[in-house]
Amino acid sequence: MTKLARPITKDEAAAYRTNGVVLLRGVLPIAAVNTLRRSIDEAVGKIPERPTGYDLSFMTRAVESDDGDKLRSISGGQYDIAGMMDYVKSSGKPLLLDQTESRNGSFLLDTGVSANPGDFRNFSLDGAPVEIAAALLDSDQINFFGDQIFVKEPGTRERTAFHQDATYFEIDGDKCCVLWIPADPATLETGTMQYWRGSHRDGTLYQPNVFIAQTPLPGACGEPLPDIEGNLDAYDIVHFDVEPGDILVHHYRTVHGAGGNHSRYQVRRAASLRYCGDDIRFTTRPWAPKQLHHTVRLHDGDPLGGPDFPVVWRRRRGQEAA
Ligand SMILES: O=C(O)CCC(=O)C(=O)O
Repeated sequence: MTKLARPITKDEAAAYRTNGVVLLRGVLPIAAVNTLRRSIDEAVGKIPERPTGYDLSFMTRAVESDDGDKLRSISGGQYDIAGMMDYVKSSGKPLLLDQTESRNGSFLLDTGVSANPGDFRNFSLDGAPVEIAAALLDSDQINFFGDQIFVKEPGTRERTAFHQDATYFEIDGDKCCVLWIPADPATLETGTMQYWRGSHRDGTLYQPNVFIAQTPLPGACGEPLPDIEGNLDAYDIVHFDVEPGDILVHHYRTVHGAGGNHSRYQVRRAASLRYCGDDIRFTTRPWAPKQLHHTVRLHDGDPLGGPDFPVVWRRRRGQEAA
């Protein structure tokens, strides 16, 4: 039985392939959105105790007040935050902070939430998102690749720097999509996603950055990403106002970013779920963020599989993609 509110159309699949991003309106039943919202809230409550959980606004405030102790206090997890912030400073690139009326909101994120049993895992491995990946990736099987949650509270100054997911992920190939699933309405005012349309097509791999500045991750390979924030009109940037029930899907090479949340009251909560099709192979990228929840190390060229990248869908005989 399908978990989608409606089927994915051939036009939507074609738009994903051509533009590298597609808005799927009203595909998620509202009950699923409500469960997702509760899961995100629960995950946010656990951020302080998680080595992968970050309040990026706490970091930027500590940088602004030059408070090394605060930065060192959050440096024991997935990243050496104090070292990374020194490195950002030495790069000469500014933190990407919007002018917002209030500056009290936080940009919160966590990674690998679905590694734990519960509603979020069930949704990621067995919910409507799996059917969407199957409809768009034209593969005989789909592997789950990973997840993050992203929350921008009202009055969040931190932008999400334009970046390309591909070089944060230890994989190669073409068939990887990222579902950005809002649990709240999102507009430019509250920090909806913005995409450089078609940027997936020529295969360029760009250096990943530190997410709140254009500074590339230390040791990262790839082309330097141009200054998109400073020249928005020079790129084909599209954004979508979304409602709960909508899902944005982008190709993992599509460059994307977001503004801060300028609203006084409206939080912007989203889950980002990643799925891979059958041409994807593991490839080592030493600069990629550590995936602390992974249990097995694959080798270059291995197909995905095992407990960290479970198979979540297999094509049945005669079943077509969208
Ligand atoms: O929600 C955000 O600000 C960032 C999301 C993102 O970069 C992603 O889902 O790949």
